[in-house]
Amino acid sequence: MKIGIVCYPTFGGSGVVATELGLELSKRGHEIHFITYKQPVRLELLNKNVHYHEVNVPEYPLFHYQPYELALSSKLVDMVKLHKIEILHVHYAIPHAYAAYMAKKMLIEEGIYVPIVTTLHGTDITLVGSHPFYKPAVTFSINKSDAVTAVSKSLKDDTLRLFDIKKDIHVVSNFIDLTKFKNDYSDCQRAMMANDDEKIITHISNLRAVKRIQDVIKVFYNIQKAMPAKLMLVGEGPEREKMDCLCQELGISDKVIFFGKSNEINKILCFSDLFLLPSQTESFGLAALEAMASGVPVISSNTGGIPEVNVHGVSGFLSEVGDVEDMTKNALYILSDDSRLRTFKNNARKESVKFDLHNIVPQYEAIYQETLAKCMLL
Ligand code: GMT
Repeated sequence: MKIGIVCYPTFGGSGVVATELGLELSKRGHEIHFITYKQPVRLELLNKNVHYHEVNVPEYPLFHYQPYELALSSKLVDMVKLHKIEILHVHYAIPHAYAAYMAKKMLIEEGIYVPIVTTLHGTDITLVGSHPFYKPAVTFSINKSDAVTAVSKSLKDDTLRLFDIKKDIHVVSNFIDLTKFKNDYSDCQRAMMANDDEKIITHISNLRAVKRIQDVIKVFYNIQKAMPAKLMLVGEGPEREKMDCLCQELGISDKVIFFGKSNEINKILCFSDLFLLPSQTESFGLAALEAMASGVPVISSNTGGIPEVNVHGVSGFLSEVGDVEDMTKNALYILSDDSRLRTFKNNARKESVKFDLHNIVPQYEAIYQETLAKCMLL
């Protein structure tokens, strides 16, 4: 199949999923065209089956807001025609599903029918999409997609609750390439980060308020009072400065390492003992899955799709959002006994296996095939 993938190219779960999906589909013989405003961060290799087409938005001083959707839909039209793309898979409803719908309509005028598969990732639904200023357009573009997927059962339920959706929503989970998280600690540079007796606690995100980084720091503060420990904070985002201040206030700045954005997440996870994800809301929690695949148990909130990934008492523990005391208790339970920690690490890795890309990517392929077959009948 010739598949056009539209995504956000930045360090965010939806962009990562879209990129890894495209790369795996290309290995399975499909021709993939990434169409976005910047080369996606995890798209390192372009090959004969992987193409990247940049969307440029010419700056025009008269415009207060530059019209990205317009440029994207025009680019989609051109690329579909030029490369004979058969299906468009858009990640994130805003504004991708909307722009794809416009492209589809323009192409119909020229006798070309290109179906659209829309994948909902979370914040496009729960945080931004349901805002009254966006809701009608988001509802419309979901309903006008030829197929819709959501990354968890919880996100599907949220979407049906928040919007008037007439379409079936397929649940297709986030996935992981387990070979990239080999659980092989031989090249792990742990000694560069912490002493042998220190436990390593990690959090990875785009440091937005929704991630509740203050809870990460408070849980870590409690852990390091009970045992030697270091905190690795990976990612950049709006909460970064505030969190720096909180660490100073609590007198733990020397125990917290801010990594910034990193492409070497698997290397950082390989020396981690525990992963913290206390989010306010989280449609799936790809970061938790990546941690588990590296054999790192997860202490998380029990919100959204996280319970579909992190199994309470097996791969880690779930607590109510904001319950720092419970998260601390659970973290200390895992960390305070080496053999228990080993068991949780093994369990985390085992639980991640069901999200192996070989189990999930064929589900997208089946949706493409089914969607194309339906369109033939139109
Ligand atoms: O929250 C993030 O880290 C970024 C965000 C995004 O929009 O890219 O991630 C969302 O999509 C990921 C991939 O499907 C999910 O694993 C994340 O849980 C989801 N984030 C939220 O729901 C807050």
